[in-house]
Amino acid sequence: MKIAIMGAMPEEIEPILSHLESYEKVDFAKNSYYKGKYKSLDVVVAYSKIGKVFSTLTATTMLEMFACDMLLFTGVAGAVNPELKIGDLIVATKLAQHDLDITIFGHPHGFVPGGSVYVQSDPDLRALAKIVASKLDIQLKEGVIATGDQFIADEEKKNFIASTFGADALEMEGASVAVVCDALGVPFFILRSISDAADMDAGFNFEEFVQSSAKISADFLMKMLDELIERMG
Ligand code: OS5
Repeated sequence: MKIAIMGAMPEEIEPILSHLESYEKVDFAKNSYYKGKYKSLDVVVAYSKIGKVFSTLTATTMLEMFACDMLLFTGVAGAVNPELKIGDLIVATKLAQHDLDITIFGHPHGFVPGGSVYVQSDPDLRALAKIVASKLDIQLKEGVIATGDQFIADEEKKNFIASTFGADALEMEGASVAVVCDALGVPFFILRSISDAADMDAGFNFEEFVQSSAKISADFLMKMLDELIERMG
């Protein structure tokens, strides 16, 4: 079992790398991949750079070139659901691309022929996350995550994403990673901790909380790896 662990920004994977005893850096397609071991698990860790295109490239590379057979994403997100506060954790049940729009041809937002508006994440990994959360008494919300190539800092755009996709949180990489994993038949899990509320204060809040929220998400992911190891015997 080889596990891909992905973030979009350095802040999102640095706390993961700090837990690996040793790793080897492999450069491919203008990005760096860190191959190593966490206890008994083989892992490949990388940050993709921001957005759907870079995250598609990195996810595909991790599955095809590094032969990973599971992908776990960790990072931060903007809250759409007002119940979500800075530092809260959300696991994606399903993901959609909020900026994909060929509605002029009668298709729904987020849909292109041959695809689907939503891609579902792996139910077994979500169940594992719930077990870890309950063991550690950590609050973990499940919900819809919407992805697009925009940093959202605007109530009107946020409300459109909420009403069109039923989104609870938004970010810039999850749905593209989901499309890659779904197409290649690899189970995936998308975890995010809230850094801002995608409103007019989002830029300031993001800068203030990106590091602490990224660490909250990464620390939870490490606990999931511990649980996986325990289950593998
Ligand atoms: O990866 C981008 C999406 N992330 C989730 C997120 C988000 N997405 C959309 N709207 C919001 N309101 C969101 N809140 C959280 C976070 C990230 C947003 S784009 C931040 C760009 C700031 C930055 N510029 N340079 N760096 C960071 C450093 C850097 C260096 C190398 C590679 C990547 C980043």
